[in-house]
Amino acid sequence: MTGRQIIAYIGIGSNLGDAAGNVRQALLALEQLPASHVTGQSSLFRTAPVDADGDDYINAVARVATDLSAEELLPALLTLEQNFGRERSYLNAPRTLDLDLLLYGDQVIASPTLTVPHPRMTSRAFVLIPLLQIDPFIHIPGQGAAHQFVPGVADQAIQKFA
Ligand code: PH2
Ligand code: MG
Ligand code: MG
Repeated sequence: MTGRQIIAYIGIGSNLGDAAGNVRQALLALEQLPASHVTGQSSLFRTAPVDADGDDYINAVARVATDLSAEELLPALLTLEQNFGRERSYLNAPRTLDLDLLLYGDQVIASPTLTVPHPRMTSRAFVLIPLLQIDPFIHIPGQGAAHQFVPGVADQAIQKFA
């Protein structure tokens, strides 16, 4: 552990198979990432699909301290999704596991493969509510306090699952 680790936040979602089991296993798998430790995790939440079909989702957010660069973390997350049998048949299709890099320190990243902060994180209760449960005062680089976006997602169904 060094003092230079970056704090990243990862959104976790599943609505295929044993969704809660998949999210719990994903939290354990994140702890196994190289040079990384899970330093916080939200409750699991049951959420209605947003711009998506299929069953309700189980969502959570993890806080990870890591020495990996964002460019190293992203493919590691995609590999984990594949390990959980993720198939990409159509946009926002039901999935066994989705791992989204929400925040990477205070960095703003706009590359062809990666956009951080995650561009839709402020409009989705299934990200905001678990994120704020871990860190109520967290700021989103370039956008201010995350809690200011909560009223805008108040119509989205989300309930604590476990
Ligand atoms: N993920 C999406 C689209 N819609 N809806 C919920 N409730 N939870 C998600 O994780 C989710 C979604 C795209 O990744
Ligand atoms: Mg996603
Ligand atoms: Mg994704």
